[in-house]
Amino acid sequence: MTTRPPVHPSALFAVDGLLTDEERDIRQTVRRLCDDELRPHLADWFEEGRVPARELARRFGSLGLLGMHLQGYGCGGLGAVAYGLACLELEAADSGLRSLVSVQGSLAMYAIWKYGSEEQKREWLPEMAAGERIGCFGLTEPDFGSDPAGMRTRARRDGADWVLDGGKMWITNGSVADVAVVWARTGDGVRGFLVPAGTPGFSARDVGRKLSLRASVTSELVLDGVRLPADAVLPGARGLSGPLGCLNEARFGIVFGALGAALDCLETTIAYAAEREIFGRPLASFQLTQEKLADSALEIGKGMLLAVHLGRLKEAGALTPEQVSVGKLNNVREAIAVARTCRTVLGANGVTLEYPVMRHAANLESVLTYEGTSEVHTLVVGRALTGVQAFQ
Ligand code: TGC
Ligand code: FAD
Repeated sequence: MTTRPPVHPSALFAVDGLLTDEERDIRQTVRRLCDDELRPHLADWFEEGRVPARELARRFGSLGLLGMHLQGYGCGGLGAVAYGLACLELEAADSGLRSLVSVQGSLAMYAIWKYGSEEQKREWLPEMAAGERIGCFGLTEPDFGSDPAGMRTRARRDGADWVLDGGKMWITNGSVADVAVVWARTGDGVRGFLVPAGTPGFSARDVGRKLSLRASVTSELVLDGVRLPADAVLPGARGLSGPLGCLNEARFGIVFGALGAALDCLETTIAYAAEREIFGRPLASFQLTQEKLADSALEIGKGMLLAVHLGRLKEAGALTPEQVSVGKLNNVREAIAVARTCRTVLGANGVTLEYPVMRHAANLESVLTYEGTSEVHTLVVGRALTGVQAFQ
């Protein structure tokens, strides 16, 4: 049996060569943050089902990770690939951390940045970029997740004011948010509203007993006669294309992020298989184990090439929603397959929080579902290929 120094899975595809020095530096900075400050706590946060969201937001803000791909208003103004790599490193730690950053930067801040008035942008974006204020994004309702067009939350005019009634479900950062971006049906189609925390009639309570994304706040929002001034509406968004336009941004981050979770699983598993002796030999020396490792490395590598390609398209202003669906569908599907395969290599140890693999696998169940389920993205790709929509 000959032995050679092992090659890191990322080196097989030489993806680093496709990145700029600045992108590699950003990735390294986020990786160091995760290793030094976050990884030591993740198993506890997951087990206890809590996360210090406000402290994390401030820390992420201090590194420029919140709204890092947006221009102006205190945001980073960096490229799509740099943003994707930050998502990858955060999700290599835990999907909940990437979710916090995705929802803040790509959903709540992006909605204000893209559709807000100048006053709304100045009021909210600089402090959200700094992590001093947290935002959430309320689209999903208890009965309308994949089909937000059916939403029941309504906003009606009362004089110059707006009055909102309804409820949102499964809202990341809901109970810790200073502002909720709430999408509601009006006489003029779906509109977006900025609802500051503490507005009478508005409340948030956390969803308990989650088995996934436990290191993330997930809440229900209640809107009971919430009265807002005329300038609470986002002037630039009319119709469902408003919220769906925000989803493209967050879905793009997940294209990279999911690969981070998968890579952390694979790195953990390669190290474990090298140490673990079975039938008097290292587990890594068995062909069946090597097949699992090789197949996992192939999917992560192909996913990375796809992610960087989509990132370059985004930077060139040429990325379409269908291409985002291709990336989200493929990379999350493969990431969860990698996590489950890696879990088998760890045997019984794999079902504990001593290793991150099953935590990632459990988290990826949510990632498979949120930001458009795999079925929704399959149907988006199917519609692109055939010209026929099969949603209903
Ligand atoms: P459809 O008739 O296709 O379109 C309605 C209008 O929206 C436009 N549009 C888009 N615009 C921008 N980006 C997209 N991706 C768009 N997709 C559609 C479309 O052009 C049209 O505009 P207009 O001006 O002609 O009216 O809409 P549909 O009702 O048939 O639905 C299509 C479908 C099923 C794909 C859509 O409803 C969908 O994507 N459903 C999934 C919902 C979803 O992903 N929810 C996510 C909630 S947020 C979340 O999960 C956060 S998780 C936390 C984290 O990220 O970490
Ligand atoms: P449903 O829409 O009820 O779907 C159930 C099943 O039916 C799925 O398998 C689905 O793919 C399938 N299905 C749906 N339509 C079709 C079809 N036409 N053909 C075949 N199958 C179909 N939402 C927000 O707005 N903001 C947030 O911050 C947010 N954070 C979240 C955090 C977590 C941890 C989770 C789990 C969810 C979060 N969501 C958030 C909600 C998420 O976006 C929805 O759960 C998701 O869109 C799916 O909706 P649903 O759960 O109602 O499932």
